[in-house]
Amino acid sequence: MHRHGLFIDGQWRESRAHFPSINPATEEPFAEFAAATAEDMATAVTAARTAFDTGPWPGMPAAERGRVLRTAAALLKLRAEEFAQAETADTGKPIFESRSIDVPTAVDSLDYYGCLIRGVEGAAIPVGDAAIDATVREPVGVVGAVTPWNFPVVLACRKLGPALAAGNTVVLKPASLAPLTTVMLADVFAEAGLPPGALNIVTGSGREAGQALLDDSRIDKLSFTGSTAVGREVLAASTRSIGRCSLELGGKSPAVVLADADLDAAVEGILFGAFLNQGECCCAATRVLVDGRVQDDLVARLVARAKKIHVGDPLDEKTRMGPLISADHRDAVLAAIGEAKQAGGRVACGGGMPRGLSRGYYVEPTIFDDVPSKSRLYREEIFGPVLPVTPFVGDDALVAAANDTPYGLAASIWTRDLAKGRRLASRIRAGTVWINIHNFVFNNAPYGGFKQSGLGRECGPEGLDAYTEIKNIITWIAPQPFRWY
Ligand code: TAP
Repeated sequence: MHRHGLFIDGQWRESRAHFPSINPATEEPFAEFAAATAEDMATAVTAARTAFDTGPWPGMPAAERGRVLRTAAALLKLRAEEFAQAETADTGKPIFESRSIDVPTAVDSLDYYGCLIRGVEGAAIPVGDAAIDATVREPVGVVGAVTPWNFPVVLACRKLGPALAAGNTVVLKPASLAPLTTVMLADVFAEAGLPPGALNIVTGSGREAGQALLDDSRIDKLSFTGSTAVGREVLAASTRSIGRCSLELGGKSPAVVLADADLDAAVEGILFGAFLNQGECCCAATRVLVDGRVQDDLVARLVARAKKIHVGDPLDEKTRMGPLISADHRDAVLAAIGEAKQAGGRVACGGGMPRGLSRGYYVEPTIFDDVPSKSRLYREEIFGPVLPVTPFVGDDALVAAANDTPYGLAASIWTRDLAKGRRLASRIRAGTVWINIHNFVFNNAPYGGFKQSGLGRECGPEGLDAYTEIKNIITWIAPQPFRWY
């Protein structure tokens, strides 16, 4: 079993303890990772601090940094199959998804920021004839980044792309349940020419290594993707030093189906929205809010298609749903299903573990035809392949239900009336509103949450701004205007 070390200051280092990563399809450990201590984390922060304060990376011309990012993208693309296999082994997601979504999206994210950084301009601000006032964008400094397990390589690259392109240095801690592809990125960046210390990858528990990163006052910015509960800790830590902070957190995103929707399209789009990556997706469609007049028709069609989803070995190219990330997580998802059943929810399909799969943390694609609005399934992020459908009467009731959540990550609206779709989109409090599609995220467009789904945006030019400070340089070109004293 391969044992991976800590990547600090351009070198691989040993650690005292290790932890295994379990393949969720086989339930077997397949690799070991260094369990960093708080001391190891401090060493990584020192490396990143030194690389920022005295190293070449922040002062390198943007075009040069962009070239390194684009080379990293090209190298990642060359190793695409290896990364796809690793992502599937570590997370259980179907190889079809790793190949067609995860790895290409990660490559594109690095390439996009490698290109975008050359176009970052300041502004010349007219302040009269006596001065030239110009703004420039500079890196924030040392970034402490923490990522979750559901889209490891994509979410790592969505932080590393803009952070490194802007000239920051980074310490990145991946999730312990799926650290492999993030650790593999270290060699990609080193080969692309990133100087030592600019990127440090430190595996270890959130409780020890993650907390040490949050508590280190030498960090200028924390960038976190994960649960809202841990996001609160990250925000609290950043306030102690008035550090910069970006948060990409949880969601409970509705798919709002109007009576005039094209139901065939809605069914395909909602199933993709709900069950991509086994439903372990922050912006997943986790509540269908449907006009009661079409509920029966919609549910019948959703169920007919959901029953055909190929659940099984994620390495099989035909598989469209693999196992959940861990036994604990599968049990939590099954418990939420059980509670909803007990509370009177009607299961339209699924609801348990699939028959015939003796190994792996599988849960059937599950649809509830109505669940009580007080149930955890309706209110909370379950992060599994479970979709409750709830009827409402009238557009106002649908919008109110869509907004009746502390989250505000995303929503979709399904209608043939695009003007009406746009009107309703403006009434839904969420960072992304899709009309007649769900779960499509573009690297060149901003993504992030309203309300308790986050703070700031990733992707697009906004994702780069988040890793910069604006400096205003005022050059006086006239004689001193007065003698004040
Ligand atoms: P979390 O349990 O919040 O873990 C995320 C990361 O935080 C992991 O690396 C974890 O380390 C670390 N961590 C835990 N406690 C910490 C602490 N006290 N200090 C510092 N780091 C700590 O989330 P998860 O279960 O991995 O991921 C699922 C969640 O992520 C869902 O809520 C999902 O919606 C959200 N998510 C959001 C987005 C966007 S873009 N909004 C994208 C993907 C996922 P360990 O793994 O070692 O515990």
